[in-house]
Amino acid sequence: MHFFALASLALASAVSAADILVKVGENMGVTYNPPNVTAAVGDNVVFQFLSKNHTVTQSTFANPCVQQGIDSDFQFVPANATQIPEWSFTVNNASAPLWFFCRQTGHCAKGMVFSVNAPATGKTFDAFKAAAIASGTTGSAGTPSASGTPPPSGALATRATSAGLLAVAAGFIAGLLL
Ligand SMILES: *[C@@H]1O[C@H](CO)[C@@H](O)[C@H](O)[C@H]1NC(C)=O
Ligand SMILES: *[C@@H]1O[C@H](CO)[C@@H](O)[C@H](O)[C@H]1NC(C)=O
Ligand SMILES: *[C@@H]1O[C@H](CO)[C@@H](O)[C@H](O)[C@H]1NC(C)=O
Ligand SMILES: *[C@@H]1O[C@H](CO)[C@@H](O)[C@H](O)[C@H]1NC(C)=O
Ligand SMILES: [Cu+2]
Repeated sequence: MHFFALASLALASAVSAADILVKVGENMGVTYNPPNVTAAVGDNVVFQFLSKNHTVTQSTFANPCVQQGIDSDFQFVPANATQIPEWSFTVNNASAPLWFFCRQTGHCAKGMVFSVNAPATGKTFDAFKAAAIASGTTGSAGTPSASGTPPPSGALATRATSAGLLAVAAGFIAGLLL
């Protein structure tokens, strides 16, 4: 099942750079899987929303649950959905770590956070996640900054088309959600 979904994705995004797939809400979880990735310049980080009503929202290491930067907006996935909402961005500076959280109420404090190119020491993904959980400030901490505020670093080349729908046969979705 995963093979077919990935094949569809490859067809949908005809670009030469690598696509790094991240599943949001897999198995009904309050999770990104994987929660941290390593990306090269030009790689697209592609999020597939598989359940519930999550976001991918940029923040900073210092304030894990406060939006600063780009945002997928809420992607609601009905039960037994036959389409997968998809959102992505392109990394253009592999030296600049990128930090994200879900701004659905309570999810950041549950550790629903994500990073790109987090360092192995110091400001690690684990430290970021621990700070998110410790903040305990939940959804209200996700109050958006003024719209159009640029990301804190120049590491994002594009904000990909929001909520592009990847049409997939219902059977594939069923396989993904099981
Ligand atoms: C993700 O974070 C864990 C824990 O800090 C680390 O062991 C792992 O290497 C990281 N993975 C990537 C792809 O950065
Ligand atoms: C998704 O969550 C947001 C924030 O809680 C809420 O405003 C929105 O109504 C939800 N969408 C649906 C379709 O339930
Ligand atoms: C989703 O599918 C399952 C299994 O077929 C079914 O039991 C459930 O009622 C469906 N839910 C909705 C909201 O259609
Ligand atoms: C890439 O990010 C690093 C670390 O934040 C920064 O020092 C450097 O200036 C950035 N390079 C470009 C071309 O923006
Ligand atoms: Cu969430």
